[in-house]
Amino acid sequence: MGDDPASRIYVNNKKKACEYCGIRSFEYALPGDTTQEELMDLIEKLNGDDSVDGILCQLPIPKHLDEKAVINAIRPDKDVDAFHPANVGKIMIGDYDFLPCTPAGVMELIRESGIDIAGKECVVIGRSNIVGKPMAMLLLHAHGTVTICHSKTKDLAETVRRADIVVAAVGVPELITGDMIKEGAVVIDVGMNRLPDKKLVGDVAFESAAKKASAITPVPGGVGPMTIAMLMKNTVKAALVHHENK
Ligand code: L34
Repeated sequence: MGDDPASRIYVNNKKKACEYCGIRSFEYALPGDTTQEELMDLIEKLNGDDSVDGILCQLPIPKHLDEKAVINAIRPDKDVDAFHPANVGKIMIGDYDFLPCTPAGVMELIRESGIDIAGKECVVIGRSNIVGKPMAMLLLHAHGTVTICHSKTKDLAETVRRADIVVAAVGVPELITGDMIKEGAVVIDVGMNRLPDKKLVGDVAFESAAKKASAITPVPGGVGPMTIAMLMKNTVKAALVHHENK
């Protein structure tokens, strides 16, 4: 929706991944002045289209549109973002079909790196519905001891210093510095901040944090590509479920 330059890059990356995986993708680049009704009509059309297994409305959308209504309108079994309340509720219980792509990608990185979460102090910085909250829930399901920090947290540095696993998802450039990282901690940077000079930096000051961490993700080339990989996984899963039910 509209012409958010960051969304343009992310959507292009998603389309490329679809092509690579053999998933057909259809882009609807709607202008910034699209009405709520036009957007809802499109979602209804895609909901009813048997050739479509997954629907994703890239966020953010223009301010005059109702984001919640959009998320609610996408059929839960085509909701490859796992943002619909029905899917969010299932994740809370631990009996889910889809996981939200970014937190799922973070879990996959941790697992693939052979890092055990059980009993570890996990600190998530950020409490968004899209990343922070589901991230904390997935770490909890993996038996981590989880703390969620946010803008009202009293002593962020002290809390982060306790963490064996740090997940930064606040959208503040380089907020988490090396002095806040415990020796040997695992540091995952979900931040995607574009500085005025166009440079892309995460929520973690990489250089200083890397000196303390036993494992750390870069930005770019860390969580971003994993988000896209998990979107592919969710889409294949949706297709399999639809195929079985035909
Ligand atoms: N509906 N909206 C919906 N679903 C999502 O899962 C997202 N997200 C976030 C923004 N809005 C969304 C994404 O797709 C963030 N996000 C995303 C996806 C891909 C990349 C980054 C964020 C990505 O490809 N990152 C590259 C660098 C891209 C660049 O150069 O800017 C990387 O290497 O990190």
